Amino acid sequence: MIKTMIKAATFGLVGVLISLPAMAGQEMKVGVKGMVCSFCAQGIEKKFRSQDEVADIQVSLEKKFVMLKFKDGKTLSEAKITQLLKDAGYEANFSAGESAKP
Ligand SMILES: [Cu+2]
Repeated sequence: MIKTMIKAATFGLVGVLISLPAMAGQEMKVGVKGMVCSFCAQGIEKKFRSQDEVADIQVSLEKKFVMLKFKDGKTLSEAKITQLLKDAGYEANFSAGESAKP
């Protein structure tokens, strides 16, 4: 039984769906397409700060990404982040963090 649960937890998707206490203060880097000026950056920052789950956000206009820091045990799903950015007129790019090619 426990073995099965551990096995299940090793699957990335399951880990993302369950908010474990170990994920406290988690950070997430998300690329933002369409962010071109400081007004964009400010608007995006305001949008994410208004979310309950977000503890802090840093926006890099130059590198076109946001660094989200979540409150203890909380997180935003990629779908939710995509929707928030879409509402604001931008496009989320989740592959930007891992494959940061020059
Ligand atoms: Cu702008």
